[in-house]
Amino acid sequence: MQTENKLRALREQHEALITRKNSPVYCGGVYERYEHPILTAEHAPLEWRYDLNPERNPMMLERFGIHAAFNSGAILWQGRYLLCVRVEAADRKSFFAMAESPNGRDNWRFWPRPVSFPEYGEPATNVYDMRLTAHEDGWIYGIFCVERPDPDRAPGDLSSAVAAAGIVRTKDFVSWERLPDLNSRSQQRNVVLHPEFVNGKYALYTRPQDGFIDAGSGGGIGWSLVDDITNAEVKEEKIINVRHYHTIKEVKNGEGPAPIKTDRGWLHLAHGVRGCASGLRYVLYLYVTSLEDPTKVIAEPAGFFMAPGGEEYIGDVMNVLFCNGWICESDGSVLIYYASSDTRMHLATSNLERLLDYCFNTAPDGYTTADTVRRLNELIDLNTKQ
Ligand code: BGC
Ligand code: BMA
Repeated sequence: MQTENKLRALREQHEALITRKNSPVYCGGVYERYEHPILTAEHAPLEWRYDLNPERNPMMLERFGIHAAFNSGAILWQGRYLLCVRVEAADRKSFFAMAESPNGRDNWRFWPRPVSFPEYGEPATNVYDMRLTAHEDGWIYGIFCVERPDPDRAPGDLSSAVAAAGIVRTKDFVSWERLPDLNSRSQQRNVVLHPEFVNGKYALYTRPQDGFIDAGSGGGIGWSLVDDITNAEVKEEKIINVRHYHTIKEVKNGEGPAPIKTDRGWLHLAHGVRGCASGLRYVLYLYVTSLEDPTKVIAEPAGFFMAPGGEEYIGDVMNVLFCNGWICESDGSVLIYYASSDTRMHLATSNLERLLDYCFNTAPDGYTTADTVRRLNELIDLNTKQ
């Protein structure tokens, strides 16, 4: 009886969490943040965490720990709002799981089973951060980070790893075809497929790096044209969005989700990283590239678009906002699915009109305090010389 009461209470709490009302909150005009996270570890189905049989589990204890639900790819597919969530188990391994909402905003529910697809080469120790792209070739691609131990690590070094870009494709999010990992001279963690062919080729946003953590001489977000996606190789890499001293992306940056095509250019969301006494600080920024030449940045506001706030600062890896999924609806509404501190998923909403206005009417970084003060005075002048 007691076991059954526990089980009933668990089911009620779980359902209450999933169906909790969530509303947008004003945040200065460019976007709204939803009040509550949209997906957390506690959203994971009870079937993933408990043996629900009262005889086998009379105390109704958790049998499998789910630690976090974050960094999700996103897509609006045949009218369905889907996230491909990075779920992390208590053992620090992450895997992908699809979650669905009837309106892209609330009532997110995981599909009954996690995503599975074949390994490529040496089995991965960990996989994470999938970017979904509906490509004009008719497939939906997922590019994600595959992490394996560094074969050249020193004896006793249990941390050195190698990051590569894994590639899968699907037409239904249930069966996935695994393609060979991206062949690249450098390690790659943030690779994103551009949705259209460019000069008849597949185009990838890349992020060359010197080591597993260090972007080093890898100067920023790269661009590479690939002849054959079923055997993808980075032959040439052009850096299109550079890092810069004393900016929000001094240490690293990386493309977020695939860019959105607008009549004023390709709208991009990326993350920028700087180092500070408390570790790496991850924030989100926007930039726009030209429709005629997608390697040319035509707008990039100074500083961050979104940074952690309130409870977002706190989590498994503190002071991190990361986004690898967004959805543009047919009326131009943009749903930004971002994660905080490698722990939980949130939603911010905006629209193309506001995001483009922000991109084209916020001055770029001038790289010095004097220039920041000059820009501030320009705005004050506008307001005082009415
Ligand atoms: C973690 C990632 C992290 C990366 C670099 C990996 O082991 O799983 O979340 O981005 O290390 O710090
Ligand atoms: C990485 C990313 C994310 C993560 C972030 C902060 O480099 O790829 O997986 O959110 O670090 O830990």
